[in-house]
Amino acid sequence: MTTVRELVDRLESEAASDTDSADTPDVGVIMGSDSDLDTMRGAFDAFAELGFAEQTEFHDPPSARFSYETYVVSAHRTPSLMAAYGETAADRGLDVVIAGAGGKSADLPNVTASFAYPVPVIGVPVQEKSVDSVIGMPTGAPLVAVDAGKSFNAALSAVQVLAREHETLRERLVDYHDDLQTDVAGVSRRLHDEGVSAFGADSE
Ligand code: AIR
Repeated sequence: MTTVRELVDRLESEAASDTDSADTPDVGVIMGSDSDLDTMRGAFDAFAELGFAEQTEFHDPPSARFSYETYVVSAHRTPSLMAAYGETAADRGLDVVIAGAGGKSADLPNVTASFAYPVPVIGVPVQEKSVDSVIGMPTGAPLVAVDAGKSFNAALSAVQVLAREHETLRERLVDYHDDLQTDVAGVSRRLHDEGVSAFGADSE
């Protein structure tokens, strides 16, 4: 059995360990419940696309230079864990946090942003009905957010933040966008040249 206290202690001891930031996760991904995992999977797909690895051991980084970690942290069920996660984010070497939550009281992203400040937090409303509670921040308490379910874009935004410091990530983002354009160009030409009926038959 793992207690919340043990997880809080773990985060605090990692924060106190003064680990080289090259060896810590670059992005922390938290979600209100493991029932959010399917929606948050887009973020992990984007990280895979951009060469990030998951870091499951704080003191044993993966060989890939860039990494993310994941935890379930609930604003309402585990408020002390949320506070600890936000408060230790900078000292644990996280450069950006992605926080996803669902329901009408999706407060994890916005309250984590207040605890983690000035580490930026990117909010992912897991459902449409979560959008207002995620983005509704008062002046002076910033949060950036993507549209409901757009966790893939949340990861791209996180990498954009990191790319300000890491040229190699800037290049990966540009390559990703070039591939995206090539894909759309290919579809566009096929739709035009084959015509609507043949194109539709192809993609069935
Ligand atoms: N949630 C969990 N703790 C606080 C909130 N707002 C959210 C989760 C999930 C939804 O409540 O982010 O989207 C339902 O969670 P569960 O665990 O009941 O499936």
